[in-house]
Amino acid sequence: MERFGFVGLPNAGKSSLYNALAGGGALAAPYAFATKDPNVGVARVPDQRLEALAAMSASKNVVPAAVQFIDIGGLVEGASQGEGLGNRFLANIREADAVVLVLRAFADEDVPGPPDPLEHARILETELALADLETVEKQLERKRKAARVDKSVAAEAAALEAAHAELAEGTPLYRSSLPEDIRTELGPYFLLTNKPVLVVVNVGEDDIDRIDEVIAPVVDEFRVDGVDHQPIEVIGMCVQLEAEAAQLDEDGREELLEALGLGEGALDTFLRTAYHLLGLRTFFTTGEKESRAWTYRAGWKAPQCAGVIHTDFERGFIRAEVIHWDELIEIGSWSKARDVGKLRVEGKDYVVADGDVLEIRFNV
Ligand SMILES: Nc1nc2c(ncn2[C@@H]2O[C@H](COP(=O)(O)OP(=O)(O)O)[C@@H](O)[C@H]2O)c(=O)[nH]1
Ligand SMILES: [Mg+2]
Repeated sequence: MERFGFVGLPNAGKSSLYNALAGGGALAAPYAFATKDPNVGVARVPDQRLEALAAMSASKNVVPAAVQFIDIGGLVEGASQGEGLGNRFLANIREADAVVLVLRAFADEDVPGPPDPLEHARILETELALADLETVEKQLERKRKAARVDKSVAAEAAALEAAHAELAEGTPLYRSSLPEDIRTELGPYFLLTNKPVLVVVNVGEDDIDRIDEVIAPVVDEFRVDGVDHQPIEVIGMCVQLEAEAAQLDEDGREELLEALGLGEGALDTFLRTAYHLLGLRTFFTTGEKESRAWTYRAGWKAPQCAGVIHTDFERGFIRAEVIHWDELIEIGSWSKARDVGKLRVEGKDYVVADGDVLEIRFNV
């Protein structure tokens, strides 16, 4: 399962966000290092398509897609030099598939220091870039030498060279103009800033009717003008209120969010954005026993997707019966869709589309 690591200064609201997502468990407290060990939590990715399919099939069990979150301890200035939780902290980020920068824009009498998301971002990004710079410097000289005798190392050495130039300026690689192929070449180094990034601005309760206004400078700051850059998403939310709402049952939650003018709440948006950030896609299976959302990567073919369900399904893949979810809902049932000839029969080369409903035929 894909993992997101929360990175932020102490008291940014990482544990509160974690609690809101995981529905309790992590400790939220106004101490710098209340979280020493990373908590790993699982959050369901909300999906109305799955709800519709489950209702259609009257499924006994509904299993949504999920992503993992690691509540990493707070980062302090100097972490790359071993301050605070230092290296342990950085190692935890290294294991994440993507980084969520949590920035504090709320003021609280228990929390020291001014709420200054831009300054907090600067500190975080400097530490991350410095840690990467150190990693790159360690490798660069070796690879340069190796490249002189072994041409196959040349691309890697050049990539390190390019990364070094950016990091030495304090530029995280996700903001740099390094092209995709160079960033791929750097993959084996597990650099902290070579991961996809998402920004959460934790806005105070008093500011909930002007969230867009509060986050505007941050959105501006993270707008990277580059050749083939994916925009860096910035999401504003009041983590505390979202966490409180998350404690309630569904009706209570909707009522509270409604009363606050927060619509469906920011957590759902956050989860969907995070999911898509990693190029994750969903296909479905549906039946009386269970309706389920399965995660795959954009571009995967039917056998690979079948392998997500069970390795035997991939090994013994014969064919898949496929229909897009909305068409199936319109027809009303799987058997009816078959009767009217709307189930397509697809082979090994079929590239699965987001929202497809599959039934796999296999033989082992
Ligand atoms: N007023 C207010 N306080 C918050 C908000 N989010 C977190 N806090 C408080 O700030 C403190 C630190 O939050 P926590 O989630 O533990 O931060 P962490 O250090 O980043 O994990 C706790 O006392 C929280 O209750 C918020 O949106 N508004
Ligand atoms: Mg914490």
